[in-house]
Amino acid sequence: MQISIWDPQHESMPREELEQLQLERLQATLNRVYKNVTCYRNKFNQLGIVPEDVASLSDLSKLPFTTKEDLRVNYPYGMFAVPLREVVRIHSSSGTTGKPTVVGYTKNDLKTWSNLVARFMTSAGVTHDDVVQIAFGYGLFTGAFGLHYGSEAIGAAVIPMGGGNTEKQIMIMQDYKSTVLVCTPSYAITIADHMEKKGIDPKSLSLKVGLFGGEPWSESMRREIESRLMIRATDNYGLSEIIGPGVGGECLHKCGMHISEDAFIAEIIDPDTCEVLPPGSVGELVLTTISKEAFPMIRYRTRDITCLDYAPCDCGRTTVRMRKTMGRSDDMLIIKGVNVFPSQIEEVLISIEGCEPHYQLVVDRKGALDTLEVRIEVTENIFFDEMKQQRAFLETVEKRIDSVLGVGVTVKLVEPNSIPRHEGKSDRVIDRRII
Ligand code: DLL
Repeated sequence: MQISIWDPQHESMPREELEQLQLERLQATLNRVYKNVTCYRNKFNQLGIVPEDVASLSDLSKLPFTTKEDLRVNYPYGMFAVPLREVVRIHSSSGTTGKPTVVGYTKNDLKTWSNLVARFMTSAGVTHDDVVQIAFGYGLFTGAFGLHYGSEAIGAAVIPMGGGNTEKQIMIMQDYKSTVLVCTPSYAITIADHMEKKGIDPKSLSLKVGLFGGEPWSESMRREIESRLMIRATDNYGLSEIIGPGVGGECLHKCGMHISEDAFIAEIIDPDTCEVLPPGSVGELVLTTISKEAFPMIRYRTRDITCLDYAPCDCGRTTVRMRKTMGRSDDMLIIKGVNVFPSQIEEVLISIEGCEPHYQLVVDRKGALDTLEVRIEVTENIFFDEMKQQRAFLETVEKRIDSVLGVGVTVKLVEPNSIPRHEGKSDRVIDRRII
């Protein structure tokens, strides 16, 4: 396995040196936000903290968290640490309700971002010989632009295809000989379905690697994508508030996503008590940016549940690896007292032939009892099956989900492509109990 590293100086830094660099960058960031961002100055003042109080990395835990609510209150530009004239790009989060989160980048931030994306692309095996087809929507969403600039930094040929139009995506893939596919994992399944329907053999394509991110996906979904598209499917993670894609990504060993720790400090906390948990614990990921100018974030609560592995990786990188996310602390549903993560349902669906990993959970309450309806997109032949066959299929799915969750569910089959998607991400949960 040939391994190359985009930025060996930072990605393979001895731990001690890395921590020294993190501390220096953290102190500079704290000074910047204390001086320039009223929200941070007020929060620090309330706790009686000044940036100089942070003398070691363990002092980070003294600092206040930043939440989505802070960004909402300071909408649109209140969290910016530079005047607008220094901002050269604006993006926003892919949320569908309320005001989106607005994030900004200076010229230097764009350079940093491109390099961070180039890192994880290189770690997944992408080189300047590749032809990268970007099937994320170009627009306010960070996915397309992030991967676009990262590919250019590597020197690969970029096809800025944009999202949707699956038929054309496949034609371009065939004609332009794309070797790398960039999209959400659920869109990769849609492409595989379409190819199957049209009788297109994945071997006839030039695709080698898939860079998938933007939403949670399971190991079984990876296996399905790898076998149906005949590619190596890799995971990469990021969020607009922190930078967009480029927070972390898998290397060829696919054993967790390397976080670029010279740019971000990662902590795991208990989402209920907010206490920092020891290495190896499962909890909510909290990220602090330490090299951004326009939009620094201090201890941002991502709501993503994962765990961190500090053991060295065989690829030579020394940076911490985050495990595939196990859901979001705000996505965890409590149904009849049982904790349910959407990812558990996805695992079941993917193991049943005819089910697509596009699903939606509708939680409601009848009297005092919670109910959970699982809407699943199924292939056309199942959707149009005889009533009797459909009933048998439904019962199988209900039983399988029940045995994994320990909660009775009602399954409803819906037509392919009928569950709303935003930026290629499926809308997973509707909780009517809180509406
Ligand atoms: O989704 C940035 C991104 C684009 C990452 C393309 C990777 C590739 P947002 O729209 O702000 O930004 O959504 C961020 O998406 O907090 C996670 O809950 C989820 N997410 C992103 N990547 C992954 C992943 C982009 N690889 C939110 N696995 C995050 C699991 C992911 N969840």
